[in-house]
Amino acid sequence: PNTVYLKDYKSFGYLVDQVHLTFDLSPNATRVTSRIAFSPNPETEDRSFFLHGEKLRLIRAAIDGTAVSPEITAEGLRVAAPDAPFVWEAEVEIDPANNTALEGLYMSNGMYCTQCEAEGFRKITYYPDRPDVMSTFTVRINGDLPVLLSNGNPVQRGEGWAEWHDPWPKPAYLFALVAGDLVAHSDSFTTISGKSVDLNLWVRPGDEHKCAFGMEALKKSMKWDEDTYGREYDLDVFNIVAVDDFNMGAMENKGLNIFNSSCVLASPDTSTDANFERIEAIIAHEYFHNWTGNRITCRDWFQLCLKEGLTVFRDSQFTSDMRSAPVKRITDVIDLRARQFPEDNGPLSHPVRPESFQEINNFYTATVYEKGAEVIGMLKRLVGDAAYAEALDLYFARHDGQACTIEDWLKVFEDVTGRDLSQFKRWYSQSGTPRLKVEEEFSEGTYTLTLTQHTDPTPGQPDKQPQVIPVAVGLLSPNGDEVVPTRVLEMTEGTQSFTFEGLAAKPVPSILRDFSAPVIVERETDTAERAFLLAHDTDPFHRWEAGRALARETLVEMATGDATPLPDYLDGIRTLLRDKSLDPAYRALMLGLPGQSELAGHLHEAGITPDPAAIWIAVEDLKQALARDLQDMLPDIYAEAQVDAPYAPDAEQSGKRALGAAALDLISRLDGGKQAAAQYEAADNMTLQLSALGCLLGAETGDAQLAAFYDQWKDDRLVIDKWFMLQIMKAKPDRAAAVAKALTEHPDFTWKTPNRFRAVFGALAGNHAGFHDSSGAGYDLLADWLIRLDPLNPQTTARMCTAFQTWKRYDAGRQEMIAAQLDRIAATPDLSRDAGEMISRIRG
Ligand code: DPP
Ligand code: ZN
Repeated sequence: PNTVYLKDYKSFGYLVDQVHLTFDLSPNATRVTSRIAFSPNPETEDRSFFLHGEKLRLIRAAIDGTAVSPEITAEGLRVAAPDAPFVWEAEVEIDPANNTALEGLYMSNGMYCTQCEAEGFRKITYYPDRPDVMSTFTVRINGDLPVLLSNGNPVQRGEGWAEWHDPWPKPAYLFALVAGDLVAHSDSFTTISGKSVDLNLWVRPGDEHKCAFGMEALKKSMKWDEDTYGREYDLDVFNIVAVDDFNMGAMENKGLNIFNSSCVLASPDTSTDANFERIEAIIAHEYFHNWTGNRITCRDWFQLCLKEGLTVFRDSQFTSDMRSAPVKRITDVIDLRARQFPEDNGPLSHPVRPESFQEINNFYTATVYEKGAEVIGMLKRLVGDAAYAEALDLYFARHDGQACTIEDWLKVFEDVTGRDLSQFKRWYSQSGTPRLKVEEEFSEGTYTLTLTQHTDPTPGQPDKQPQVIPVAVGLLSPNGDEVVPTRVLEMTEGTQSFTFEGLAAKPVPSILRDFSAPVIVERETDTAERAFLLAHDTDPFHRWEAGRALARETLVEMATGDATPLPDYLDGIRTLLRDKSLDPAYRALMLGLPGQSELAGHLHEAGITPDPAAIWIAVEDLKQALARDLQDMLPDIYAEAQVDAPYAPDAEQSGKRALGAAALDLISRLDGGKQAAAQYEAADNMTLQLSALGCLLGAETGDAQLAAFYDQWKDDRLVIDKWFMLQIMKAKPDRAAAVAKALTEHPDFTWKTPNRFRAVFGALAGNHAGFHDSSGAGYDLLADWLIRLDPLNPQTTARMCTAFQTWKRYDAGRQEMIAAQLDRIAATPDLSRDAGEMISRIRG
């Protein structure tokens, strides 16, 4: 397979001045007629004319009206073109109904829709399908369907046809078309300069009642981007479409965002608080792309983090503003550790800006997105809020309408601040998670922190250079008062010391407050100090972190010996839970435990081979101990967490419900599910219903409710996804693969729909002890289904291969079994480039 390198970037020989497309829709034989005005690109002499195109049947092609016969390969076509402006015309035929890969133009429940990022447009027609080729598009759709949508503004429409024009030059990956029997939930937004924008959320008939929340989220996002970044919307309409079959979460096509229905449709009956929060964030994310992604796009796909890291950073700022900033920060860090750290420290490790790939779809990763956002957070912390705002203004002013690079991005910060960011740029080029070793010294009122950074080798990068690390530090006196408020230490060397003077006594440091850098802090510390920070730290993130560290310490001891839970941990949690001045959401987070996969990672790093079964037992035992220890206060906490007001998915109510769910989980370990059964009966929203059902399944008493749940929701595909997922997540380790297997035989296992496939196999991979059960049944089942899905949907297959990425942590027996599965997948005839690349990188 071909490897593409960043260093080989060359601009295209032609500019595209205008694109005109006509679609004659038909499920198996859609005709796409293109008329494209090209002119020579003054930036290059190279006039070779290659257009990308895959799985297209070319019917005719012409240059300036004269028929041509291009040379056609599996990747595209080549033909001699004039060294002067010309018009290219082509007619191709495609088969959307059989497009199961869900890239290009495809069908979902009778509706036509598109997904063109990254390289899907080449499955629609011949085109220079690269993000630095930008053009205005005019699109005519002929089709016997009530709703016909494309990018930009509507021009004209009649019975069976519609025409759209997008005045903003865009790359082909932002093209979109939707046609179907859809209904709109409509509203409008008046922009800061007084322009009225029509807003529509298009859904299948029957889903109308699930639109209101998404629409409100959109309006909030539009307002926030004006208030916070000075960004105004730039078309007369903004359309969002919900589609059931979708490989990703959502897509920011210009003026026509397309969403996986799970990321936009919401109602209190069918969606959990977590679903609502996620939907709000994704709507914001896609909307924010209008400026960071669409108006300013990427020069090439290596620069993906230019738009994704920045847009994730922006959507997390939005969520912090709409909800609770500390809670958002903590949940982002939990997520980063669960998804990005294993990637950064395993065989799939790659820089935030990768330097090569075989299949770009494999690089829509937690590293590009979430670490990419962390890098922007660090930059903002280093230059300060005012300079960040100024740099962003300059970025928008300087680069509007352009396809840019990370160099362009950093340059605006250099120009605004006068700083040299060449060392900072290593965050974009070096992969791996830096480790920060901390040593301390105290004498005569002076406290010295010595920090040493080190990053382990990662694939292709044996040696690492020191990075710029902003380390936010505060100091507490032994009586618990803060003696030095948060200060950002800017680390640039391999080893560096920082001093604090005039201290009366040796302080207790609170290091990496607010998780100021995506690093791992390594510090010799003890239980007592963690307990002290858990009780006294003023930084909400770091206070949580202290509790997390205690939980991890006790779980590691329990999983590797016959230790009992640390009294310091139990006491600390008890005190915190009782503190009603703390946000219920925050207390709920405090009750959470590190994930089992995360614990396995910790053991592995400590040189201990993790035993998934032992980790599972340790977690169960600790929960049991917590339940017993907190027994007297759990009823109170549960009562405090009840919401009297009508359901609202806001931060306050969801915080309470999260605390209630955490309490119910513990209560169910004592009462065998009695309280959970009562909650299940009384529940009038999905959050309460699902958390109760989870507890019942955990207590192995939920069969009746599980069946009732299915009957109640069998017509709601998004709820049925939850039904599939929950059973596998809650299955005991030795049963997980069997439960998953049985569910693959259920008539509702519509495995070609990525959401359903992920509901089953995402849950299986997420049941750490179940997936890694020593029988190997979990590995076997997943491999079977990856092999089966790959010919139909390579993208989703490749994504699910990541379940195997941590395989080298485990014992020889498990490694051998996983290696055999990886080899079996690799040996599959005609394995896709997507899955092939992933498996070979994971196998190493
Ligand atoms: N560009 C899309 C997004 O991140 C890809 N899913 O929003
Ligand atoms: Zn994005």
